[in-house]
Amino acid sequence: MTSTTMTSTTMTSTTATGTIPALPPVVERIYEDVLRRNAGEREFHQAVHEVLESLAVVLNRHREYTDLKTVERICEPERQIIFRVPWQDDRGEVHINRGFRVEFNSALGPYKGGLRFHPSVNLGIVKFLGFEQVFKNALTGMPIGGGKGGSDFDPKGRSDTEIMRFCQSFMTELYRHLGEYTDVPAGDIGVGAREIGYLFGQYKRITNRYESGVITGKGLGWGGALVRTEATGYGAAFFAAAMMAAAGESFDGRRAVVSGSGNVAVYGIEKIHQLGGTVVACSDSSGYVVDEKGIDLEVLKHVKEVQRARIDVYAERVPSASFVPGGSIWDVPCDVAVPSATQNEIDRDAAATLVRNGCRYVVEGANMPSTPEAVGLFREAGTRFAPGKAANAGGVATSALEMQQNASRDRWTFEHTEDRLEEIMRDIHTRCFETADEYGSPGDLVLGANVAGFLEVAEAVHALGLV
Ligand code: NDP
Ligand code: 2IT
Repeated sequence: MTSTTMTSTTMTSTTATGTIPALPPVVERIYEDVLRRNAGEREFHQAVHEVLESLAVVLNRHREYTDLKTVERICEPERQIIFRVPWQDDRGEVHINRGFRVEFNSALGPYKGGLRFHPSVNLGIVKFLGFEQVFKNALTGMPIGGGKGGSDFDPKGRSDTEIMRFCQSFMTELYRHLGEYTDVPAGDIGVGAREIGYLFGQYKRITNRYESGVITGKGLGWGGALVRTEATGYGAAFFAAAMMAAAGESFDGRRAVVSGSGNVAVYGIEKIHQLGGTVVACSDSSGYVVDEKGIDLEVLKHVKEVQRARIDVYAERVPSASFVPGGSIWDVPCDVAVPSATQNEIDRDAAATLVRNGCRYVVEGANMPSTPEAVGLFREAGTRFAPGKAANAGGVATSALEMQQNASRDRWTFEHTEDRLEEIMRDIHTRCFETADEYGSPGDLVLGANVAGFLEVAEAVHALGLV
């Protein structure tokens, strides 16, 4: 829970991830309501707190958002679904998992957002992700609302047939809530092309409809779109390049560290290398590898995508690499940090180390990987910082391009789709940058992203009436 105290200079709140400034009065009551109604959901509280902090300046300028309770409406999901997922493992043992889908906001389009399979998944995590998704999707400029789902199922060490049985059981309940005009899931942690295949197959079987637009991240042979696999990582690198260009710099000769070694990390590394940077470290939950020659992507992809092995196998295969078990990847000095694993992976200490080692850019590939204290520290140090809801929006934007291709039964080339992605990421950067300026905080992309996303959703929310 959060408690608020007065220090000698300023009001502060103590949360699960540290001490953060208290909210301005115009949004404080909204936050207190969120805390009261969503007890114990600390990641959701954190995500709402960060947005409310940015919105104070908007509410002071636009009285109607307070009168019409626009922020309160956006903080309350339209629908929250929780269901039992029973399945049997290869030895015949029965397991019971919990499934979630939080349909957060559909003012701009059908609910859109990924599914996460990870043992840490709970309602608070799905709600934080769904809330973030509403603003992120608005920033893409595409007609998509926000939602998120998943399960506390742990796919690690499970056979292909176990994964399939789990996905089939999960979809046997979820299908009734989905539809290409209703709710369109995709992947996230623990859900990639293999899982999307099993989920789509079960949806098709139950509904007797080949409804390609009901899920994105599909395989190329059955309705998928080129560049969707690469999109989040490529998009984050394009966003970083746009930030650097705005400061008269580029990736050329820069050292980068990318945490994680999943979908976002692998393709983030690939694009950073193409743009002239060198990624010297990446990780998984067992530790990190450092490779001063630059991560060898062919080896990394083989280890992670083909063998589905742990990251130490990379160091066994590459002579210039070393494996550090456990520890913090943020100890590795870099110019650009791209956290691409999970929420709250950069805490105050990690942020202080990054700043001390001269890191100048932090670009969030993951959703909310920096704690509020870490973000505060980057702000104080003048480290240029891009929040996930802007920097990692390339994945969902390309999902919307996949939906577009499905709807028109068309297929675009890699080059055309990548050009679209790059343009979308540049536009998001420009929009966040200009909005930050307009609302009195030049260079603050957190404020820019939150305010620009909010304004887009708020306008649609009002136009559609009190629904
Ligand atoms: P993957 O499952 O492909 O990869 C996740 C990576 O992060 C793995 O290396 C994993 O290590 C590591 N990781 C996950 N959880 C933890 C943890 N609790 N502690 C330490 N390491 C962890 O997921 P994605 O790459 O798809 O997602 C990564 C992040 O990007 C997430 O925050 C996700 O929400 C976000 N994102 C994803 C998008 C997408 O299109 N896929 C779009 C936008 C954002 P291990 O295998 O050891 O668990
Ligand atoms: O966090 C995200 O934006 C995703 N996991 C991708 C969502 C999507 O619908 O492509």
